Amino acid sequence: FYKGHRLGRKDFPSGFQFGVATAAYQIEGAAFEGGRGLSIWDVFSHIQGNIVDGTTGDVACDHYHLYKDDISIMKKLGIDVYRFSISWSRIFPDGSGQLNLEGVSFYNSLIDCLLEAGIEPYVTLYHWDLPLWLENDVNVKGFLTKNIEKYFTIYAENCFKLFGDRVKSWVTINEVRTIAVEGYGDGSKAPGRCSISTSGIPKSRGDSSTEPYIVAHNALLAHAAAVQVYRKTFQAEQKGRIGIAVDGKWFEPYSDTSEDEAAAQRCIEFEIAWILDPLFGMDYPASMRKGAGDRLPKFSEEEHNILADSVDFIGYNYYTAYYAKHSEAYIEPAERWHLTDRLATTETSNSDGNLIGERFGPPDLGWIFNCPWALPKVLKWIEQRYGKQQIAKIPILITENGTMDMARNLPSDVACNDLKRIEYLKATLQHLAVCIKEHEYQVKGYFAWSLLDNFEWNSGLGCRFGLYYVDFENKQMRMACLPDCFDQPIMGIELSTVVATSRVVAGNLSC
Ligand code: PNW
Repeated sequence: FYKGHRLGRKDFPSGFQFGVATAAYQIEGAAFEGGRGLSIWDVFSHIQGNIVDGTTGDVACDHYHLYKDDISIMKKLGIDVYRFSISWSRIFPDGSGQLNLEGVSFYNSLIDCLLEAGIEPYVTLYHWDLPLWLENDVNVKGFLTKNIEKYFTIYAENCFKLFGDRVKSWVTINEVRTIAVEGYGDGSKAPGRCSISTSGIPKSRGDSSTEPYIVAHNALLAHAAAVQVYRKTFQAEQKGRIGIAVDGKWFEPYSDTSEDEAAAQRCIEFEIAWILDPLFGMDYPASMRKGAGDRLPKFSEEEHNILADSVDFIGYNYYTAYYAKHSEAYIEPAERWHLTDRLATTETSNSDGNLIGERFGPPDLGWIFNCPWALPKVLKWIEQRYGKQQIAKIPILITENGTMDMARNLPSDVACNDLKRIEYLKATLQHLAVCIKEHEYQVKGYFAWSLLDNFEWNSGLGCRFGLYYVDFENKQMRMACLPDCFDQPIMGIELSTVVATSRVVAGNLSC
């Protein structure tokens, strides 16, 4: 199957949707325009030392102004669906409760234009850009208190009301785990809280042994509350569906000892099951109760019940796998809580010295390894943990998948040089196609991360994930890089056939 096979839409079930994904702060730019209020990322990215190359999302891809160009290139790609996020602080710039109509009209135009292009919008309500006024409000403190639930619900309700006549697929929160661990554990992402500064980066003081658990708990409750509002007030009429997007790496045991096998299971639980167990009506994993003890919040019966029935689908962002090695050492400092509590270390090579997969990016920054074989393992693990029947009712979408290239800094390097990245996308899609066919997994769609090179959070603008190259030095010009390659026989396979077959590339948009 793998060798020489021209993968195409025919290899996926009918109705399977292909798309690309982005997030507001990573692409929009126009940070100080259109009545937008500041978010925690505006502050974080402007603090020296937080972003490796000193860039910010102030302009990013300037998608706020260039969104029509972007819809044209999406049309060229022939995608069915586009996943983007709404910038909360463009809708509610301050604590006054007043809607920013300029922000509303931007998203109205974007949505209308997408629909006109025949592309279905998948909207993420929260992709990490918390309005600064909510971070600074002492009664809210971002996700550190339960009060976030009330504000998130108001924001979500307004989005359903404003856009739900046209948006039929909603993702509440992107990657609760990453928000918790990287925003409050190691502090590498906004709001950059952690116990001790390891890297000389100025961080705001937090308690990394407790905050990630509290934040994830409150984010889950905020998710569930927003879903309740959708179900109660909007779903019957708007006929849409609502879910969440989770991440989490796959872990292979470092060696074949039972200790390392158990360590790998624990790591998967600490990443994937942490968020999914409560959504499938379970408590947090027992390994987490044991590891984190009293620091892990408890669900009241009501909270448990609300969460248990709070997704119409699961979005899973798949990137990479690692090895897990049993370790009982207390890992200093306390911000390494997630390693200490799970009694395991994360390794890139196993006891035989084999790398988990080919590495992308330089050793200090590249965290993605080419492990397409692990995606079927995750899907199988999910089916086994939550049961075939449950999973049959709650379809899965791969809401992100992709990898970076940190070398492509000159436009002249671009043209079709990126065989390794193409290989990664190709291999992941092949594994996905095969496992859906063989195991009848209910996977309904796949979104490549990302449409454009964009602001890759703490890795900045130099870390490129785009199907399209963006020249950040030259008016954010978009250039075909991977898509051009798709028409060549070598990898004409996947994306050209998969993505572009069933749709005619259209001319100009009239919207
Ligand atoms: C995703 N992990 O984050 C985000 O949703 C995107 O905004 C981001 O650009 C993309 O990945 C690429 O980095 C992740 O540890 C962060 O497995 C961490 C993990 C996965 C995804």
